[in-house]
Amino acid sequence: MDIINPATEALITTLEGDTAASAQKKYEQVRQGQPAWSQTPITERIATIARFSELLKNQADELAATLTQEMGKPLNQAHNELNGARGRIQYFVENSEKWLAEEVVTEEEGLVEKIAYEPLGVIANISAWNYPYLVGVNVFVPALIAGNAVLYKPSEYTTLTGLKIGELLHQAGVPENVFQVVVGGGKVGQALLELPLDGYFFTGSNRTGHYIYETVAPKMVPCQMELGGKDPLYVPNDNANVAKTAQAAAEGAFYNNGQSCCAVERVYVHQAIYDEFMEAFTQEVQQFKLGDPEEEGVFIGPLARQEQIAVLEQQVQDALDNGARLLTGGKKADRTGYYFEPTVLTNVNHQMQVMREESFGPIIGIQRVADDEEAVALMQDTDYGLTAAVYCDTQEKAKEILAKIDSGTAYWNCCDRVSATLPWSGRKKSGFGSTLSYQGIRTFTKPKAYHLRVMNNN
Ligand code: TXE
Repeated sequence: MDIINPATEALITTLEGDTAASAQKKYEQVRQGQPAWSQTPITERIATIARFSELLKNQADELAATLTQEMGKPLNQAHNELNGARGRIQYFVENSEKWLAEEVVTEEEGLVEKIAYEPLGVIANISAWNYPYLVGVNVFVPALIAGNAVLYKPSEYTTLTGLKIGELLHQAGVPENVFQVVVGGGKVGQALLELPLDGYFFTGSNRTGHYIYETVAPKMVPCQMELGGKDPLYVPNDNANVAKTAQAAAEGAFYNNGQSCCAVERVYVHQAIYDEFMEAFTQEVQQFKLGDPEEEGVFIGPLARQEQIAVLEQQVQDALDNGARLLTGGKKADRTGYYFEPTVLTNVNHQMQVMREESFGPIIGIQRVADDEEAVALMQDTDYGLTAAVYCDTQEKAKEILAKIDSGTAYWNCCDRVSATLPWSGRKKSGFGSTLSYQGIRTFTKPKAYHLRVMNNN
């Protein structure tokens, strides 16, 4: 496998990927190690994960540099991601014992009823490249703490980061026969679908997620999908901070080059404040610095995948062909690397791809709406259901609007954020199942219901 730096298009290194045969070997290894791991006291498993988090901190500079070199996110955003991952790990370290402890639900004369949370066994974690630490930690940390063994397949676009994660988990004390990194792309991922695993946890595109779900269905094992999004943000005519809102919306749309499943992908603004918003938003976007992601102050690095440039060019062209107006950007940047200029389109509508299909890049369409009803109808007009945001002064108005939106996450005066204490879940084409929060701890277990009755000897 060639590992390419998307900012320079230079070869970083070449390494051997796994094959179906080597994946099978790794499977046998972790199948063999899982029982003993599930027998270790949970406090030990948690302590191991805490040591892993310490190692992430001690090696943050090297890990951030590797992440930036292989997928192009600005260095400070790579550091932010590592810090975010440590915050999430801390949540699991502090809360897993409580949510995985046996639960006595009935204790009567001669009868006890209780629930035990047992690990699933050996699970596959097939992961994505946009936040490899964050989306990985969502799965393999609670899975390991619950006593599972994990076959972890990082995206082929962040292989080096995936290997580092494996190395540090082993250094922290996770046995080699409990966690194994499976290196490669779709073909190797496909090999995992053929193995007799006890669960599949996927983060990636709807297309691949759909394929995986139908392929593993005959196994009748737990399967969770964290897929894409087309997340809307609405600004009603109840907002005394339009400029601040525009800044927050621009950050939500362009952070990580828009390569975030919960990035703001559509913006609707009430007609009364539309011009003021557009002015502030475009100004904000035009001051984003595009450049070398290792350089201080750069906000827009290269896209991780060269193929995405054509997708974005197509969305811009389709929008312009249908009457949209280009306010800034609109094309591949004229420099080495997979760079696309931060792009703002207005006069857009739902006949355009840019308002319907995931962009996963530095491009946004902003649509003027007459009133809240029109905004709700447009926000709901989507195949996705990941997040939705409303920026306004009165919480009641926000909650009234958000209650009508079919999404797993709702934001009032914030966006593009994931919290360890809340379930992270998608609906419709955004997938199903929850990670994070107490739900995301029990996701990697199966309940055993104990009915314990004293045999009365009279
Ligand atoms: O996805 P792919 P990408 C989504 C985001 C975007 C996509 C980008 O919306 O659409 O992910 O990630 C492996 N059998 N999210 O392009 O191609 C592949 O090797 C088994 C949403 O990487 O779907 C990689 O490891 N595995 C998310 C993984 O699947 C296969 C956050 C994903 O690859 C396979 C991040 C196959 N046949 C990205 N083909 C969220 N909601 O949190 C590919 N893979």
